[in-house]
Amino acid sequence: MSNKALIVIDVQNDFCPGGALAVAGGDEIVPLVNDIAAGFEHVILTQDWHAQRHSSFASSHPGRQPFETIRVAYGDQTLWPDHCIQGSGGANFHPDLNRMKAELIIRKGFRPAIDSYSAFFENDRITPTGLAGYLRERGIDDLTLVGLATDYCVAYSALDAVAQGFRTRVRLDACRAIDLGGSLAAMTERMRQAGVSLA
Ligand code: VGL
Ligand code: ZN
Repeated sequence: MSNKALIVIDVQNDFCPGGALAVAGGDEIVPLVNDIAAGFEHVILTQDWHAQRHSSFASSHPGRQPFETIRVAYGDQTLWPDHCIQGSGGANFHPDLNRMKAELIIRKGFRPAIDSYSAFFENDRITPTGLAGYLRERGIDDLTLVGLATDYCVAYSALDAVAQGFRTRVRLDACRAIDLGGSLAAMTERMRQAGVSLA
């Protein structure tokens, strides 16, 4: 059994052009992600999966606009347009993403009061998703990450992966960024310093 897994982060309609929180060129990565997945025995998908009126939505905070940052119990939280609402078309995977190979789909962000960028821990940094345990129990210690968005869910997942002891690589060519206030450069540097291989 292979000790390697591909983690495909949030390749969902709302993060693609035309979606509620569209990432420029988000849909362009899909053919490459499918090609990369063909080379892996283990493929895991994540799916941003928010309750309606989720606390990360600007619309849940009267007077606030998307992309502002507020202070919440667990720290700073960027406010987003309503996106990836449970059961909505925007929360579906991009139609061309090959999900047949996926052995696990991790849903995140479903607790109304906590956002979750990382595939491993929610934004309070203490609520686990269970992914680390799943990987360890299956003897997987080497991870490749692709998906959306480079500077949010991919970067937070990669930082948690190295902190959890996984050998971690991000295929930047199979990611696209939101790039809010220099977040792409900042998060790329944080990943590099943490020991994530950037390919
Ligand atoms: C994401 C912002 C809010 C992401 C998810 O997938 O990068 N970003 N929710
Ligand atoms: Zn989200």
